[in-house]
Amino acid sequence: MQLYYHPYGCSLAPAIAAAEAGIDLDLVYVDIVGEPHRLADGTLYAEINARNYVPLLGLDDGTEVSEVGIILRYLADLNPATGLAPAPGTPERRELEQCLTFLGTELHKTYSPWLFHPEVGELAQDYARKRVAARYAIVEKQLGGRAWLLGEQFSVADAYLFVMVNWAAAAKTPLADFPNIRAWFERMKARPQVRAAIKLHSASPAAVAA
Ligand SMILES: N[C@@H](CCC(=O)N[C@@H](CS)C(=O)NCC(=O)O)C(=O)O
Repeated sequence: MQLYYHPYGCSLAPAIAAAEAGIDLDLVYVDIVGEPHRLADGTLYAEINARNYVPLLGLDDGTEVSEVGIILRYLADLNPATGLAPAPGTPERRELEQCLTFLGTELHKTYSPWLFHPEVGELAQDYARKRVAARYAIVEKQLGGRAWLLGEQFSVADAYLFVMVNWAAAAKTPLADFPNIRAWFERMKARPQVRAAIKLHSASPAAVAA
């Protein structure tokens, strides 16, 4: 399986999920900062993925899986024994689905693109930061007395949240008011598979090609 990625991108979430599920991925670097977006060999990314954003998961049968929340569930369901996603049809699965949609629509898409494009202006960025803080307040409560977002069981929702919390310093969205999130972030960084995924996902195009 191939994961189209960028080191600063939300593709880190599937990289973490795959590492936790014991699934090997071939990483394909996409320059999502340059226009038009290209692979390291110069191929136009839009020719591979009409959405023109990462992540994209290329399967061995030639089909593709897109959208972070869907890719995460796909990877988790490949190896259900890991517990990265509760079984379909259970209340726990419903909580995961709710959490993934919340993270995608309320948190991820408030950071990206708004907080990474200063050209949108201070007003828009200040507004986005206020919304991020309001959404973190919800996550803060959810993490109260819990090790992970769903409770005692680590899940792919934690992999997704990690992306945004990892962006917090660069995007200037303070975590000072959110001790549960800060403690959770430290727990995440201590997980060997999270560390391995971060290392793999931060590779430059040259390192990937080597
Ligand atoms: N809805 C998409 C959003 C993905 C997304 O926002 N990707 C960003 C990186 S975090 C990207 O590739 N941006 C480049 C662009 O939009 O041109 C998903 O869930 O996968």
